[in-house]
Amino acid sequence: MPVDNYTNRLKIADMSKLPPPCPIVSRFRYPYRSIEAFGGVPWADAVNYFVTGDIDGDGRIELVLCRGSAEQIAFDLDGRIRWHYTDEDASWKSRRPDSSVFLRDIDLDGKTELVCTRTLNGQEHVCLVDAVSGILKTGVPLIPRTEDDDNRGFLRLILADGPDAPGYIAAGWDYTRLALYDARLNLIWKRDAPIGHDPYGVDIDGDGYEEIVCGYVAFDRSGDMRWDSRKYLEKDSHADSVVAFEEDDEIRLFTSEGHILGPDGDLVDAIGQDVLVHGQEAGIIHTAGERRFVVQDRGDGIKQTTCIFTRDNRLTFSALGGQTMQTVGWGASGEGGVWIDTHGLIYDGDGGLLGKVRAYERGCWRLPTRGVGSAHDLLYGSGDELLLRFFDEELQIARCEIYTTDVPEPDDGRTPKTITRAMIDWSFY
Ligand SMILES: [Ca+2]
Ligand SMILES: [Ca+2]
Ligand SMILES: [Ca+2]
Repeated sequence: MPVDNYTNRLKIADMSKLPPPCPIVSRFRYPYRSIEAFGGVPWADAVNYFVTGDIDGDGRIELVLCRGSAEQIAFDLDGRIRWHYTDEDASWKSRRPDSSVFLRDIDLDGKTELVCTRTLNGQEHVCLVDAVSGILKTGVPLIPRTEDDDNRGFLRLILADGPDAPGYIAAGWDYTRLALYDARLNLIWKRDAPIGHDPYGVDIDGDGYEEIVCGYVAFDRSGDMRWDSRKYLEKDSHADSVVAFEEDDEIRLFTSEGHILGPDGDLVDAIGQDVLVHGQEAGIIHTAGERRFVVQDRGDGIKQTTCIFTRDNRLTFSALGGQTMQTVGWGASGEGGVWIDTHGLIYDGDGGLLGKVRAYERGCWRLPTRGVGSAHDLLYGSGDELLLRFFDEELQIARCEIYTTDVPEPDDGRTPKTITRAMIDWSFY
């Protein structure tokens, strides 16, 4: 393994000793570490949060895998590790794989930061990490979820001064609290707020500055609540996911509960109300020349169901199963599809089969419980790439595979097509 420097818990690769880059890698591996504390939550072992970005400014995308504050690894697309940070003492909640992080030159100094959490002096901190080296630049204690609880924050970039100004960091905790930090990690405000899971930055009024939407509430940069639209929800419910789109020259927010809200939080429409139980993820695709609305729903009895609706509330497709669904761009047309992890299949908005991930044909039946994936535009192509990560029980390692959708479209748009995959296999251990 190409590692020269070892400083505490950070290993940094010597770039001069790495092999030359390859066109694209499809598969790489990282060491599997069992987390005893998770007990009966098998997905937590192998599911990790990936973010993508050009960490060194050379025009190629890199990947950073994070398992909360416990482990952070920067890969390039050839599967080479640039640096690897681990914290064996992190508490099990600090390892939550869905603790979100992001890559961005947040302070506009020309260098990309990984904005993440790490434990410093025994306390969880919001951290700016130099994305090239993995070295901590600065950190401040994370405002806890409650005064006597631990942390498992979601960190989101908020462009509250516009896209060309330094960004802000919104930190949210499940249902309870929201805080905003500036690019120097000064705490701007914190609010005990009836939020959903994840803060989301979107310019709801079109003035060029992003507001913060959490489920059914919206905040200004100043911390004032713009609106609270929880009255449209069932009692004690919340939205796990919100996605924005434009309609009639206005921003609309589509929630995982099937509501469409206007820029003032007003209820514009509701779809899927006779189908959805409690949505986990919301997405939007374009197919057949129109917009389609996708919800992965918890379903009755926690049977995940992925549903696709037209704008006028016609259910065009539903499928059982899956822990994640991703909306992906497909081929040169820019029209989208929906990929559902359990099946490894990509459908268009009418349920037509657009593609199939070949790994599933090799008997990766364990994916429903031991793996998920995500979609990223890694190659700056017309389509997104699918990044799968799952646990290989034979090899006892977690494995990542990348598939590109950036291929010519099937002739008739319906023919199942195996997704092109590069042939390079890289192993570190
Ligand atoms: Ca790069
Ligand atoms: Ca920077
Ligand atoms: Ca705005």
